[in-house]
Amino acid sequence: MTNAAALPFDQVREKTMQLAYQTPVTDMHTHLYAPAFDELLLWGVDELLTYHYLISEAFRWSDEPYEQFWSWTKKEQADWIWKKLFIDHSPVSEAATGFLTILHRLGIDTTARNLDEIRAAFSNITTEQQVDRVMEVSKVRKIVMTNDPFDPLERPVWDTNQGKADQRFYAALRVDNLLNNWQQAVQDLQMLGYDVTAEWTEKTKAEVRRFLVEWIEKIDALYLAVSMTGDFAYPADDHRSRMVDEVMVPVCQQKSIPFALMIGVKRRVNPGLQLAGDMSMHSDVSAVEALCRNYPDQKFLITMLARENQHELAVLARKFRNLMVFGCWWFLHIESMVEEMTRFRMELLGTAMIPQHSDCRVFEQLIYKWEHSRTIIGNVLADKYEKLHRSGWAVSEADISRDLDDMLNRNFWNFIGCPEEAN
Ligand code: FIX
Ligand code: ZN
Repeated sequence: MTNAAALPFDQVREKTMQLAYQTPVTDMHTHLYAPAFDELLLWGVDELLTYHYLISEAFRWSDEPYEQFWSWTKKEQADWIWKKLFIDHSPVSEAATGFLTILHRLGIDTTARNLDEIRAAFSNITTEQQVDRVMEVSKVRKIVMTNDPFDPLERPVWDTNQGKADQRFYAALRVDNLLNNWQQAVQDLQMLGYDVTAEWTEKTKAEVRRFLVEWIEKIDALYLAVSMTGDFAYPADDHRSRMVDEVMVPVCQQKSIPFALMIGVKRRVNPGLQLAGDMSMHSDVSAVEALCRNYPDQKFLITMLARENQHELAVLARKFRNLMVFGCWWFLHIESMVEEMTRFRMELLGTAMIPQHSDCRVFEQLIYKWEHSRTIIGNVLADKYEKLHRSGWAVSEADISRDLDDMLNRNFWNFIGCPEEAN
């Protein structure tokens, strides 16, 4: 029997690329917010240019004291970064190129290299209009936020029930301080009325569990999320292991949600750079191995920051079906690394992975981060289809659509147990 829908070899790449650019995306980890969160939703030229990725790149060209930079207005900071990275030098880095991809896709002419003209092209647009436009251009259909009940700007939005108004946005409950800064977390929890003490008592554990359950329900959190330093060890005789075993995993199991761990950051190696001063750090994949083995019924969404950890992590995902690898995080979100990681993940795992998330902080970044990633994912997939074709297995358009939908959308929803949301 022949497959009537099979594409001829010479159409495979073109069709794959066409579908790679069109398939609606679920962006499963971002720092973006729905419009109801008001000033937390960052967008526009000055926010884009002061993205922390670009701040650290601009300082490579200057002896300017860090305090001086932080004392400027956002517009002054943006002017300075524009000059350093776009006027005095060619903007060839991923983040700098990304800014130009955004402008290009929004139809903004940059030939004059005039920042005020570019700013003018963003005037007279409302936040809501820009959100709609960017989601249309980037074809990102669903966005998962990063939500912190301790943030004084964010909490009132949830308290007044506006956080769920826009159905394109979903919540993820961030739990960093509970794991990584317990002293601060105790103060924060007490401030919200939870009866906790620094000492690890039964009462404290019960109260932290109560806090998590209440906030998961309040914001409809899809998963718990944390960024871990590269020295994360599990199991260990320490606060983190106790918190994971006695609070986080039991709560995730009670609420049937995954636990997302982003492992391998080293915070503030250069404090003067603030958010731009974080570094990447090699981690021990055996911590993830132990979690997956100890809790076979608990789902773990895992990304790691060091390039050196990626292959081992992908191999580990072959061993544990409760482990989903996701994204090319932060310093790995550059063309060469996305290409390398996507290729060996596909070779080790097929399409059973989530190849990318955006980690956007500024709304228009969805345009460049997804366009650049779609190009690579599409090309890697096309290479594999061409190879299949040479082995006598010709794919159809429906096969390609299904595979891309799996990787860019459906795998996430299936893994977290909400398959209906993928449609
Ligand atoms: O911890 C995280 O979620 C990181 O993604 C951020 O802290 C980091 O600053 C970032 O924006 C990376 O892309
Ligand atoms: Zn992030």
